[in-house]
Amino acid sequence: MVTLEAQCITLHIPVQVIMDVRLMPVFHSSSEPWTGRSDPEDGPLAKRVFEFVSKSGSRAVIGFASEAGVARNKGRTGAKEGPAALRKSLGGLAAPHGFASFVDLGDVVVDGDDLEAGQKQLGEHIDRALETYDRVMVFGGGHDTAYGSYLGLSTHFPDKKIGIINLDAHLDLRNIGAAGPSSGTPFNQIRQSAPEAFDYLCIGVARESNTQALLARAKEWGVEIVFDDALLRDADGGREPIISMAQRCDIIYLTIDIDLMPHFQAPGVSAPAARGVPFATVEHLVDTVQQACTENDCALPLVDLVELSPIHDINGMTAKTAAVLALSLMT
Ligand SMILES: [Mn+2]
Repeated sequence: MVTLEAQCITLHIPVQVIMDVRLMPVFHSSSEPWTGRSDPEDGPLAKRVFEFVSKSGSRAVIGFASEAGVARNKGRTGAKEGPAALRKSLGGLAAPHGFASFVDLGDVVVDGDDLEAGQKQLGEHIDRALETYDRVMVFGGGHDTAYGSYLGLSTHFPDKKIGIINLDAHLDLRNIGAAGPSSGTPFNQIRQSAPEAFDYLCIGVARESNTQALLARAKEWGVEIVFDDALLRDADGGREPIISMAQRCDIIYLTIDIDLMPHFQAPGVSAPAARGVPFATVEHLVDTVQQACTENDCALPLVDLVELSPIHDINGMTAKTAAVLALSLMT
């Protein structure tokens, strides 16, 4: 009799050290080893994603283990465990045809409320990682991840025109309140850093989850919005604005808040959606972004997957949903 445990193997590959001593982080830690089942009796094609973690590759993963921004945004916490849950789920997926090795850069860990320092470190790691990798995948963390991500991207590409595509039920354009920056403020902060350069498309927005103040701010700032109900009527409703952004920008920064999906598809998030955009439509949006970038010579070097909150998940389904999206963006 073979136990399940006997079928599982663990890879102990040290995380790549991407920082020099000057950047030696207070927060950085190695991630847990990647594991999954092994089916050697099925031959060399029976591989799963965890077997592709390597010291080299064109793709990299970095975690932002933080729920400080969610706590400041008065949300339910748990997102700090998001990167570990996402790795675990991703590692067990069957590797598709042509899947290549990738590098795990470990986690930037925010203990307590020290969000700003964590975002700064995340930005430094991403800036450095973009020297080596064609695409960096960031596993959050609350959506405050996005401010750190953008810091890294804009530092690395100071002269490029960056368009932001956010797949999200929320605009995340809140003004900074007494608690400071949060998971509700990242795109407001990004705009503040360079108002003229701000080019933001938010897809999947739920009217009931965004106040009139936020919708008015979006309008004032020229933010393009595709509402969730529009995508329910037409799953291709994001195509036109996505292509238009890819045509006018050098780089697209894609950030995916998995809370845009319905509560039954993504229960394990900080703020579940009542209506939500179906998973298949989100997959289609992701494909559309990748295709639009390829066809318009626009780079897609940085992608976030944020707001996974494993403590609220059911049977790991939210983690698996996020992992399938991650896999499509790493293939
Ligand atoms: Mn969000």
